[in-house]
Amino acid sequence: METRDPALETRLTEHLRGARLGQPLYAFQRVGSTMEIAHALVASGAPEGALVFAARQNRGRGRLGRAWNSPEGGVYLSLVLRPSRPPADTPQLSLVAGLATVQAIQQLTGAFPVIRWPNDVFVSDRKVAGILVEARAAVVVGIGINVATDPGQLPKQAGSLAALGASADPYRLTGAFCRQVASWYDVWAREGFGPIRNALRPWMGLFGRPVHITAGTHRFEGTAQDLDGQGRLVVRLDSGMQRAFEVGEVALLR
Ligand code: BT5
Repeated sequence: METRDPALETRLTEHLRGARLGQPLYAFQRVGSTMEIAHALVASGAPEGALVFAARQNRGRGRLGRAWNSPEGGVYLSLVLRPSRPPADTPQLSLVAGLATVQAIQQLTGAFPVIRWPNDVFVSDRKVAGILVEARAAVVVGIGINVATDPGQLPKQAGSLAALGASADPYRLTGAFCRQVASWYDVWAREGFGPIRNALRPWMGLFGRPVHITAGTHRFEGTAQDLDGQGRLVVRLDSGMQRAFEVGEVALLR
């Protein structure tokens, strides 16, 4: 396994004080993927709250086999969770983490990011963060945030907070994220998705907008309406029918 960076761990620990999630902390300058490290830590008994932080990744990954560009300037995190709710509810954690991400960004930068269901965070029409939930022996939630990344190293639709006039300290942002995610995760564990859905509404960038969705080999077009009580996206299809899409089954094209 890659070598941990004690100086980086000390700096980050200052900003993680008081956060119930974010410990134990494993911080690295460079890894393949923080997801792989987190799953390996789970296999050796890592508790809920264990956090992997990397300053760069060589093989950062997104959903559905896609790659996540992970040059210097970004924050790359994986958080170990052992939820008590049924496995069918696990995809909702993508929205729990999304809520924590937008609130942490807003708190530190003043910018108002929007969530593009199910797992993208946009500022000024640029994707600045993405979330990945993987359930194996435990659940690992991965978050990548382009904090001060050179936009030249990012895909076309992407942007970084600094380049969009929303600079933040990456360590403080990590701390703010961990505090937010800890409090929303507790709410979710106790009360389910209802309160998360209400808290998410002002941050949802899609409602009333046209969407193209692929689910397996099917393709749908319509207008995004709302989130339902399970975190599914409710869409009024152009055919007039209404349909709710699961986080796991779809790719949202626009
Ligand atoms: C995501 O996937 O948005 C989830 C990304 C999760 C990354 C974190 S970093 C820490 C942890 N360790 C990992 O290895 N992964 C997680 P998806 O919705 O599939 O979006 C991927 C798509 O976003 C790519 O196909 C590109 O089009 C675009 N993309 C790639 N890198 C990007 C970046 N740095 N910023 C914005 N967009 C990017």
